[in-house]
Amino acid sequence: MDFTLSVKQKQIRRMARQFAKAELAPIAKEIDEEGRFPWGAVEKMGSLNFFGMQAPRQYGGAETDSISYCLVIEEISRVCAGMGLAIAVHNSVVVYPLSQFGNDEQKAKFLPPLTAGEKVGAFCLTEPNAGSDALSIESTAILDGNSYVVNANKIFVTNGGVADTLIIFTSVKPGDVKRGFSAILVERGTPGFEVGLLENNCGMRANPVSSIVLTDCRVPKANLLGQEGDGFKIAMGALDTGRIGIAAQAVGIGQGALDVSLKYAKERIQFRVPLARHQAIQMMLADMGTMVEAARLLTLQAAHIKDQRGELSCPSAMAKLFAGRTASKVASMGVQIHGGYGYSKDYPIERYFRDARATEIYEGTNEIQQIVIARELLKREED
Ligand code: COS
Repeated sequence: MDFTLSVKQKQIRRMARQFAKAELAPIAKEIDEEGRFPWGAVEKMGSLNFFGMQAPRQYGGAETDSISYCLVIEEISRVCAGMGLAIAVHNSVVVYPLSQFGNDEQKAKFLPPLTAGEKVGAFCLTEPNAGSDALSIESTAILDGNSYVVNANKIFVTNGGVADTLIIFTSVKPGDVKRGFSAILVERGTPGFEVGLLENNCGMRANPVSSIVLTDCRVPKANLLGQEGDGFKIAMGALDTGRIGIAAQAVGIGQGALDVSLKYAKERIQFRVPLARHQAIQMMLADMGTMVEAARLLTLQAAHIKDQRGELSCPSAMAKLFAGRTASKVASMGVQIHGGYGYSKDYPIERYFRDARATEIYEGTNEIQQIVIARELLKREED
């Protein structure tokens, strides 16, 4: 086993680290407080190709490997998780399924502005009555001539408030949702398309997570991704990849929480010495560092398996489950190290604490990851 990063992977990580330090660190607190999507920084991320990291070169992508992809998501999330989320979702569950399942016309039309970061992507699966139980969606797409008439109420849509190209999961057979489950590309501005309320989330506040409402929205038949009935497999395949991105994001949040806790422990004097001299604090820091490193290894292993085209569901679920729990635990320990100041909005650990929690919920809750993992383990036992 070789755990060494290649020269290119290290270069990409350095570039992402420098970008995050220079462009995101100065605004991370402010955009969280204001709930603002930072278009200036987004534009710069576009010019660094962060919006098309794994997409084919032919469509403006960088065709990086999945390890490099994770390193970038980690470095961005280490400083600003809301932006880590924006690019993880855009790359993993929009650009990736479009690259995999789109036909040549769809790829030529939709990919170049997405990979350039000129347009932002969103993945719309969740509905009020279909969260973990994704097959319970109620939205419909009825074929009428050369268009689908789509009616949908999608909620918790990451990037929803700013997205231009959205993959909407809906059913073309309202009486048989499973067989009719389909993925349709919808463009912002199509008559009947409406951005609903922004979610008032506790974390990731720089990301405009919103509902998306489609009312008798006429979408060209040519926007169907794959075939009618392929939608569930497209969604699940996208989430298998997406969960690696969320795991990388959680590693970044955990690392960021550790960074600020180390700094604080060296600065804060109690009992006449810096906190870092107290063994109780050292033990917490040691556990935090070990957990983050273990989460990173699981995440990079899942990324490696993806590049080897191995079976991805179980490794990506394990990485997301472990990394999400790690981010929450490490951020919580960081709050503890900061004491009363950790509970204050004046210190960044409070933001890490709020942001971390989401990684245990979106793109499949911990319990969904456990279902995916247990199914695989039990299958192996039967073999
Ligand atoms: N890749 C490709 N196909 C998959 C798949 C995957 N990872 N997982 C399941 N499928 C296929 C199955 O093979 C099955 O196909 P057939 O009907 O042809 O056999 C079909 O999809 C249905 O699968 P299954 O019976 O396992 O469906 P369940 O309803 O039991 O759901 C879970 C499975 C729970 C894993 C799924 O609903 C899930 O991941 N839910 C969470 C959704 C989620 O993450 N929501 C967050 C949205 S993004 S913020």
